[in-house]
Amino acid sequence: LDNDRLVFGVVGEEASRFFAVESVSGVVWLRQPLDREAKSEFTVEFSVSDSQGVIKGTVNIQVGDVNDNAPRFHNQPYSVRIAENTPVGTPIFIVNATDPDQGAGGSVLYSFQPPSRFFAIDSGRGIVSVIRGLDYEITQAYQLQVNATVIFINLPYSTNIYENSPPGTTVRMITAIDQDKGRPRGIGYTIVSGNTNSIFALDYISGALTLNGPLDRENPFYSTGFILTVKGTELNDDRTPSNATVITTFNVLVIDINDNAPEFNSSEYSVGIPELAQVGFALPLFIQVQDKDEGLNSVFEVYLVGNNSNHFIISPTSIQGKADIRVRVATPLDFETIPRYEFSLFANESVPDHVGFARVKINLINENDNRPIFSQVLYNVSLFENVTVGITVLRVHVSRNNLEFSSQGEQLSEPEIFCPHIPVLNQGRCKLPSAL
Ligand SMILES: *[C@@H]1O[C@H](CO)[C@@H](O)[C@H](O)[C@H]1NC(C)=O
Ligand SMILES: *[C@@H]1O[C@H](CO)[C@@H](O)[C@H](O)[C@H]1NC(C)=O
Ligand SMILES: *[C@@H]1O[C@H](CO)[C@@H](O)[C@H](O)[C@H]1NC(C)=O
Ligand SMILES: *[C@@H]1O[C@H](CO)[C@@H](O)[C@H](O)[C@H]1NC(C)=O
Ligand SMILES: *[C@@H]1O[C@H](CO)[C@@H](O)[C@H](O)[C@H]1NC(C)=O
Ligand SMILES: *[C@@H]1O[C@H](CO)[C@@H](O)[C@H](O)[C@H]1NC(C)=O
Ligand SMILES: *[C@@H]1O[C@H](CO)[C@@H](O)[C@H](O)[C@H]1NC(C)=O
Ligand SMILES: *[C@@H]1O[C@H](CO)[C@@H](O)[C@H](O)[C@H]1NC(C)=O
Ligand SMILES: [Ca+2]
Ligand SMILES: [Ca+2]
Repeated sequence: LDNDRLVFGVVGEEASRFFAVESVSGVVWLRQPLDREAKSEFTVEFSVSDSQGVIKGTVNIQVGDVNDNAPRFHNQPYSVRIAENTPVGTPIFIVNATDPDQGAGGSVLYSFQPPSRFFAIDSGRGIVSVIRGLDYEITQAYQLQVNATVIFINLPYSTNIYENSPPGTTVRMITAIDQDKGRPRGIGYTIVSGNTNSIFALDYISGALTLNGPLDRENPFYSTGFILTVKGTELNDDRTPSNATVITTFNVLVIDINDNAPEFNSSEYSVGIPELAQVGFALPLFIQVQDKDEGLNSVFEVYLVGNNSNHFIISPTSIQGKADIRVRVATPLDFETIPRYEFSLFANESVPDHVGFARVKINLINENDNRPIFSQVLYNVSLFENVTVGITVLRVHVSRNNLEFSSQGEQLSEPEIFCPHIPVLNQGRCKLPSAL
């Protein structure tokens, strides 16, 4: 009878444990979570009854793998109006689906099922475009079914690898699945871009990403890591690649190992400086030191070692990475005491054997720094007023350095003899200019 109420039910003890049916609406829901590993298929008998009798029907319920969760389309239903003169190639719509297992990062592969003669869908981006002229007189509306298949799983791909990992090391398995139920096809994996110097190899069949050569974080091409673009291609039954491809990116970060010792940019630095250089004077030595490693792996201390190294001071002494080292005068210097210095410059990391070494040679340039020393502080000479011009008035005794010389010695042309109150100087003699 048409107005008779239908009552829905589920038949059987096992089926009743898992499934319930809302008696009025007939909506079936789950009573408990399903485990595909425990039971992958149920045959459930449902009943529909009215006042006249009961009809039973069986339904086959398959439990899907959790990774095979169907992608979810957003903002459905999709409906779009386009002009019939829309040029071929025009994108008209973007389909958006995400995989509930993967979140928005899941990579989804789109296709029309069955394929359309008039529209194409970009398998990776879901962009629908016109591929053939449309004619409103022939067809007013097109209905297309979009299938979305997740193929890359466990996204996003990001892996760290130590720079000393040997070639052949497996970086990561890349896994894609073809979600087409019933007829899953194989996937072929390839690296599209980002594989600098072919440092990685991707197994076409297994998806194993391995190291193909020696890594070195200190190589400027490798230090920022790699962004690989990886393509998964559904394979036809004869293993040839199909048109269905999907692309994802894979970040590989190279982790630093402390494999570099600090290095000076020369093995020897030498310079000559005037002995009168002031305390604080920065020597024109251009010393640069660097540990190419990263972070704590590039922390080191610099030491100036050698006899009288306390006459100079270096800065900075605690360094991370790279620094220019300045050497400054720390105490007044004296050519007559120490004319040259030879030091060792060490850059020591906390790791044994991670030591940089250079020699520093400093020569002092002798300067006319020793004023003549007179034997007396005051020469008090008394003269008769009738003295004749040219008379020897005084013998001055002067010493310089460790050489002693008299006023008549040969060396006197060089040192300047200072004659108080008597302005004319000649060969160390103080002479009167004219009659007093
Ligand atoms: C697709 O939809 C998801 C969920 O609404 C959103 O987060 C994502 O940005 C959308 N993607 C595009 C390309 O519109
Ligand atoms: C497309 O999706 C529909 C509905 O989910 C399904 O019946 C059909 O088998 C799918 N086709 C392919 C080729 O995956
Ligand atoms: C694959 O692409 C080629 C070239 O774009 C096209 O000729 C061919 O029909 C496509 N095959 C399928 C199955 O879509
Ligand atoms: C070392 O580095 C410093 C600073 O960059 C530079 O001035 C100097 O010329 C370098 N010395 C050598 C030997 O390259
Ligand atoms: C330091 O001086 C002593 C004695 O003057 C000498 O034997 C030694 O070789 C010097 N050391 C260095 C590193 O120059
Ligand atoms: C720095 O390293 C050198 C060479 O190994 C070593 O002789 C020296 O003692 C070290 N200096 C310090 C302060 O550790
Ligand atoms: C120099 O000698 C004279 C006589 O001997 C004396 O009167 C005078 O004070 C002396 N001058 C000085 C600066 O000592
Ligand atoms: C200068 O005068 C003194 C005393 O007045 C005298 O003894 C001396 O002989 C004189 N000398 C000359 C060169 O005239
Ligand atoms: Ca280091
Ligand atoms: Ca390193």
